[in-house]
Amino acid sequence: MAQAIGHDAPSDIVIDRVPAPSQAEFERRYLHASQPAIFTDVVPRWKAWGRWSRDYFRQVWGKHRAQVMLTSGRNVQYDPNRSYAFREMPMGEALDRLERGSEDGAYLMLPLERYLPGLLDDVEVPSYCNARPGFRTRLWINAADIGTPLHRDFSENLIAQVRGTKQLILYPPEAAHSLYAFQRRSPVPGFSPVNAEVPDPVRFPRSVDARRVVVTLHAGEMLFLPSRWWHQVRSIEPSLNINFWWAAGVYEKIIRVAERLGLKASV
Ligand SMILES: O=C(O)CCC(=O)C(=O)O
Repeated sequence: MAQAIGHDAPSDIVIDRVPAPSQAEFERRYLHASQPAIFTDVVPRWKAWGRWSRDYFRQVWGKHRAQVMLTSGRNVQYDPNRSYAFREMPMGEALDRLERGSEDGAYLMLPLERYLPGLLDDVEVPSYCNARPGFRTRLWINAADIGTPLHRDFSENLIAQVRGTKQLILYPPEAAHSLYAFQRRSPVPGFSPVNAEVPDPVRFPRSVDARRVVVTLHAGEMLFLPSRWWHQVRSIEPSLNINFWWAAGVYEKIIRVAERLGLKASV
């Protein structure tokens, strides 16, 4: 099992760990307040709970195409000039690579609508995001101790952990300046050059004291990660999760206008 980040300073950012609230309560306490929270009783109700495992994906979906990011050592390969290196390969081959754990290992990251639409039958898409503008979903399967770099998304996000444990280092949206966010015109505008696991006081002094919270997401839990919250993620155990993105607030308005104009927009 990989080491969780120890000794993080106590944070004033409190993350509720609660059963999923009603739609109105979710909007009031979390969505409109841009407040992350963990919901504890959603994933255990799904067919996926108890069904999804690496063996299941190998046996049932092994011949289907999968999209992977390549890994290198303990991290996903990522070049700030070009973002991630994606490849396509059969799911069985991707899982073999993931298990070999060598250089050019695989971190599966599949847009379900494009690759495995049938898989959505195994989950109940939460009402908070179901059929909302900009709805998209991804399946993530990765080995223990693999990390993805610090970045933010404009979509709202629900991250549902079906197997294993992930650790997320979260910074609120206003941390962009402290995190030396890449400029809008860069190839990776939503990313930060800071490594949140070991903030570098020489290269990125503002990052050292940036307000943040470290969250451990266990199998069976679902994290609401509001739009524009910065996150750097590491799997503590072999991990299998699904996430749902959708647009709310100003991004929802942008998508609705784009739809009226016949344009395809996503955030
Ligand atoms: O789980 C990960 O490694 C990254 C997840 C992520 O970036 C996301 O859900 O937006």
